[in-house]
Amino acid sequence: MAMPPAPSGAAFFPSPTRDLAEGLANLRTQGLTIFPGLLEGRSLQRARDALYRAAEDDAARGRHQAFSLDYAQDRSNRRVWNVLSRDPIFEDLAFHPDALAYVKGVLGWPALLGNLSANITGPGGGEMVLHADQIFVPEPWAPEPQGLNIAWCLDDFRESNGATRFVPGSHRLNRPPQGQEGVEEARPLEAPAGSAVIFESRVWHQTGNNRTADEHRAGVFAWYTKPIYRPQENWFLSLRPEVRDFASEEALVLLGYRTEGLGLVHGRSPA
Ligand SMILES: O=C(O)CCC(=O)C(=O)O
Repeated sequence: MAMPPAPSGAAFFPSPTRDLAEGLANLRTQGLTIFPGLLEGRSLQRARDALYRAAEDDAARGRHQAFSLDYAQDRSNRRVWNVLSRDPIFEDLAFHPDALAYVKGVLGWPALLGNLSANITGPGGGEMVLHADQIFVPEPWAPEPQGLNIAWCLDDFRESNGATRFVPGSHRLNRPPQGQEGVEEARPLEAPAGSAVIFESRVWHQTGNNRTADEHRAGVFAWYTKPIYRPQENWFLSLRPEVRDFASEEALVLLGYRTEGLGLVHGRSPA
C-alpha cells in the first residue's frame, strides 16, 4: 500500500465526535479519533494541577526525565512516570467509562493498562522520532492493533506548543515507519484542553516541536494492550496501594490483579 495522501486543512483529521460508533469507524479508517470535552471544569483543572505538581516534585528531587525515543539531552520536554499513583484524579482518566468503551471496542476484553505516563513539552522542546507505539511487537504484525493510546490533553494542543503530529491512515501499512518515511506527511493535531485523542497502536505519530517562548503542553497518555503483553509500568511494584484497594473489578483486570489464563497465582486469578 502506498502512503495515504496528505490533504491540507481540517479535513486531514476526522471531525471530533462523542459518538462511539463514529469514533470506532474513525479508528478503523484513520487510526485515530478525537473525543471533545471528555474532561471538563474542576476535573480538568485538578488533573492539570496534579500533573504539573508531580513534574515539579520530580524536578526538585532530581528525577527529571526527558522523553525516550528522542534526543537524550533535551531538558525542556519532561516525561512523568507512574501518573496513576500521583493523584486519585488520574484513576478517573485511566478507568473512565468512555475510555474503556474504546478499549473494549478496539482491543476486546480483558485488556491491560500498560502505562499511564505524561509528556510535558516545554519552550524550545524538540520533536520526538516518528513512531508507532507497538514497536515491541515482532514483525510481521497481526492485522489488528495490539494496543490503544488515549491522550488526554490537559492544555490546548497547538501546532506552536508541540501538539502531537500524526499520519492518519498509516496504521493500514501495518508496520513501523522506516528512516524518514512519513515525516513530511505528519500534521499536528490541534485540540482544546479536555479533549481526548484516541489512537490505535500502529498509527505513526510524534511529539511536535514546542516553538513557544513560555508555553508548556501537558498530555497524559493512557496505554492499553491486549492481555498477552507485559505492561510497561510494573504495577505490582510501583502502584500506590490505595489504587488497588479501591479499584473496581474492571480496574483490577486492567492492572492484572484479576486475570484468566496468564498471570495466575497457583492456577487461579489472584483474589
Ligand atoms: O507527547 C506526545 O505528543 C506524543 C508522545 C508519544 O508519542 C510517546 O510518548 O510515545
